Amino acid sequence: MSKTALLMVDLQNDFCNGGTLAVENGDDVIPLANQLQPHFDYVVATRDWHPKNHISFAANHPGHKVGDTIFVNHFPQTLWPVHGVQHSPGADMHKDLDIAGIQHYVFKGTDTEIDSYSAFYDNHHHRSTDLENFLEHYKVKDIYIMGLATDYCVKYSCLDALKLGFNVYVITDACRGVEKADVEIALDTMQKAGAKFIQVSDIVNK
Ligand code: VGL
Ligand code: ZN
Repeated sequence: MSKTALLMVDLQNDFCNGGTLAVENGDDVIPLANQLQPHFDYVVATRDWHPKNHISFAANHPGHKVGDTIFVNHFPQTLWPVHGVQHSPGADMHKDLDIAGIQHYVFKGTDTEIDSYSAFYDNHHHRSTDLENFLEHYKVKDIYIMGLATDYCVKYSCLDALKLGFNVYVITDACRGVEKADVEIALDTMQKAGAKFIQVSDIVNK
């Protein structure tokens, strides 16, 4: 029998209300994550886990500001506020998130020189995290994705999961994004790539 996994994307303080890269109403999804967890065989949480001198921080590129896109090592890189710094409070999981049921954490963005939006690979597809191995080992075929941010880490995790052959469900009302217009594009892109959209109520009322 194949198994199901809930992939909770970046439910960390820095992406929630009051965080350095706060996604609007990011906190809303924390209670939803808690309601969802008992309905899956496995619960996996991703964590943005950047070194202080990470390439994605505007502060590390004098003369540039947050929101700029620059080329680094021939790749475009969007510049963000300092966020998700390893061992900092901002990189902790949100205090109201139930963490007891998390079987596996995926740490991403750990390489100083390369950003990583997807839970599976860095943005250059040079290195994979251990997520694919974890899911294969536990015979997971169906991945349910929720979290932050719809237009970045949720989107790229979803697209990679589809490419790897998983059945992917995006729990759309349990995601929040950075830019409204980009969220629309992200949803459209995920759907066209084969993701199925569902709601929290489809799962918790079953
Ligand atoms: C994210 C921008 C930079 C995300 C992470 O979690 O979606 N976005 N780092
Ligand atoms: Zn990041």
